[in-house]
Amino acid sequence: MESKGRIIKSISGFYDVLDEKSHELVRTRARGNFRKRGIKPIVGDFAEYDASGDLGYLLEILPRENSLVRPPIANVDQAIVVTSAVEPKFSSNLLDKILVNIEHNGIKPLIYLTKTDLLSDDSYRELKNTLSGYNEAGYVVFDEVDSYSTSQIDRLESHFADKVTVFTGQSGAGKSTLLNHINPDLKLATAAISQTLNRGKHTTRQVSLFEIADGLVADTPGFSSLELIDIDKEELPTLFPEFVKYSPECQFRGCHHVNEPGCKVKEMLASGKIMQSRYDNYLYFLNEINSYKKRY
Ligand SMILES: Nc1nc2c(ncn2[C@@H]2O[C@H](COP(=O)(O)OP(=O)(O)O)[C@@H](O)[C@H]2O)c(=O)[nH]1
Ligand SMILES: [Mg+2]
Ligand SMILES: [Zn+2]
Repeated sequence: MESKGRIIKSISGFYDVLDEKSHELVRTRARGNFRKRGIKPIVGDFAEYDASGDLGYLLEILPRENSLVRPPIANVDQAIVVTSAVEPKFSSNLLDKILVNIEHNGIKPLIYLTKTDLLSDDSYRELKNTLSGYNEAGYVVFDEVDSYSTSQIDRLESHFADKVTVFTGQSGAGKSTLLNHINPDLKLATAAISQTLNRGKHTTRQVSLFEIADGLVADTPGFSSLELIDIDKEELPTLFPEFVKYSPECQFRGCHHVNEPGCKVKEMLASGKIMQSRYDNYLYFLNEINSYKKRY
């Protein structure tokens, strides 16, 4: 009997599939010819499977809408970019780099600020002001003074229904802490930054999808640095939503918003409608992409 479902967990050759119709969890193995066909099922995959025996068999993996590599996970709808105010310190350059990478994968990023309790009132106000710029650029932002308030967690959960959401961001930003606030039963391990570096080396990077608020949610180990390796300079301006909004009004089609005359993006920058830091980071990334080209 052929059924359809979604892989939500993978452990040593077994794949747990959440059945589309019955909503039951079925343990399966991959069909023998998968290896020969170069198919490696990953968490998030939609699969056709046979559940007639004691153990199910994956028959086919359906085409992926997108997939992430570290950790391997497919068909992701949105990413909660967990961003700490301090430890590690907020960096608009890193945040923009994360956002660009997520947009490149066709995933919707949402920004979630943590560790606001470690900030002075003035620094918090300044950071909140910065983040309101991101909100105007088109991003959903969570930046309450109490990072894990019930009201803010409720608002976050209201975005989960019928979607696959991954928690991403720098190691130590508070991803697992946030997920534990959402559902204390998860009991995810959390660790101070000094410990996360060691932890990464010794643990296998497993990823599972949890059912939360009518959606599927995954924690990820995060990263300590990030490159823009797959992005070219034609694509880069399309990964800044506020540039995309104004670029139809640029004088030239395919405007890079650098030195072209009649550039609406630069006009909006001058009038303060586009954040200077976002534009500066854009130029910085453009430079970085050009330098990759020289290297390879
Ligand atoms: N002061 C403070 N510490 C936090 C906050 N959120 C997380 N932490 C701490 O930061 C460290 C890293 O958190 P963790 O959730 O493991 O980060 P992850 O690597 O992103 O999953 C842990 O020691 C947490 O207790 C916060 O809002 N305020
Ligand atoms: Mg974690
Ligand atoms: Zn332009």
